[in-house]
Amino acid sequence: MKKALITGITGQDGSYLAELLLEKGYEVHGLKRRASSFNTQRLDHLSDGPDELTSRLKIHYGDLSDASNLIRLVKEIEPDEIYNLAAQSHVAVSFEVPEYTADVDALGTLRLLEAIRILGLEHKTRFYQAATSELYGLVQETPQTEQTPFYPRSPYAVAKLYAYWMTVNYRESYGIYACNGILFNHESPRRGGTFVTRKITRTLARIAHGLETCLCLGNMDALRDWGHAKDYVRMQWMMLQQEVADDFVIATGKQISVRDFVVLAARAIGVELEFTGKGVSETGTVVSVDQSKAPMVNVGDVLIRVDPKYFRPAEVETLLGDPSKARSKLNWKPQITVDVMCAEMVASDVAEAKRDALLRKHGFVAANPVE
Ligand code: NDP
Ligand code: GDR
Repeated sequence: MKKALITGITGQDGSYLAELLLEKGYEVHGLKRRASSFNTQRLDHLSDGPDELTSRLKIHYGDLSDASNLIRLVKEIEPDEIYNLAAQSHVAVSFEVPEYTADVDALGTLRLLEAIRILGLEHKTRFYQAATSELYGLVQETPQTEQTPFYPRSPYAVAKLYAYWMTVNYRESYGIYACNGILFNHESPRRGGTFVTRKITRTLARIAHGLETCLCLGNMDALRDWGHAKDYVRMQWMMLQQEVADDFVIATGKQISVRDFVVLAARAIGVELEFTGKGVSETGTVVSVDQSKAPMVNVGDVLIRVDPKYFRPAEVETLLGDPSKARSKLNWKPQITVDVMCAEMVASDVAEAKRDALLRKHGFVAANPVE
């Protein structure tokens, strides 16, 4: 039975990857950091599965900032595969906590690679690094491929650049089977609530059911290549099953703006919007509404505003990936389009909003708003 260690197992990708590897018969070990509140919500459904499956999932306390803990765990588990998904993954937050972001996202990766080397597992343990399209930052060519030069634009991206090159360096220096997946943005109903897509689907669902009144966003012109996390974790696994380790761009090859995503999500909720104004004075006003789907929305309501507090010190304006190498070498193609993904996210957030609205109606406090 193959053994995998997933750092970041409590996150969006970690939870989908754990499901995939359990289905494939792996023994799955996950790294979870200690928190003062529960942080395993994305995994809890797995403990309700058949005993044969749940007994193969083992969670360990640990942290990417703690080298001795990582070495001990890698020694105990001797994994065939390590998926390094843990990170301070929020680009805007990285401007607030640049040193912490570097410690976890850059040095954390080095600590894991060193654990493999120190323990003499160079020819046993395969390593996947969660690299990112943020490496391209101020883009030098469009679409971006594995050959496009990097120009990171945030402390997050600079830390991930270090991790990218360390992964390449340990492959070339010590013969470790180590790969970078250069993943473009990918989302799902399990996406963290402060990333823009989930903030949009969740807030619009809450507006439709009277729990909030307005969605405030930052740069609505930003263009992204959005895929579905389920498609992307499949590719993470595929990358570690090749004969020779290599780096791959994972993307859909299509891009839309944040504003376009708002339009898609609003439509799925039963609302048509019209955008007027520019920059900070841009607003999105309701021009038609299906009140069977959005009972608390009226024509003329202003649902979208821009709040400069969401602008970043340096922005990545446009990202568009070229996944040709993944298609030709690994036969990988994304199966879920952005429209289908958006509809899935909306459906999940509408169900949650309906439940919260019911709780509020009966005098219970509803869940926290998204920042
Ligand atoms: P999430 O933010 O959903 O998950 C991040 C995970 O890292 C969580 O499990 C979190 O734990 C854990 N973590 C954070 N800090 C530490 C630490 N110091 N030690 C141990 N664990 C830690 O991210 P995603 O699942 O979306 O992304 C997975 C990886 O892929 C990340 O590295 C991200 O940077 C990268 N990536 C993501 C893309 C995307 O669009 N989703 C695109 C390209 C790259 P906790 O639950 O306790 O917070
Ligand atoms: P990103 O994702 O920075 O691309 O990083 P995010 O969803 O945070 O932002 C995408 C774009 O939307 C703009 N934006 C807003 N963003 C947020 N979070 N909140 C807002 O209110 C808002 N308004 C507009 C942003 O400025 C940006 O241009 C994600 C993360 O998952 C990283 O870990 C990963 O490496 C990259 O994707 C690829």
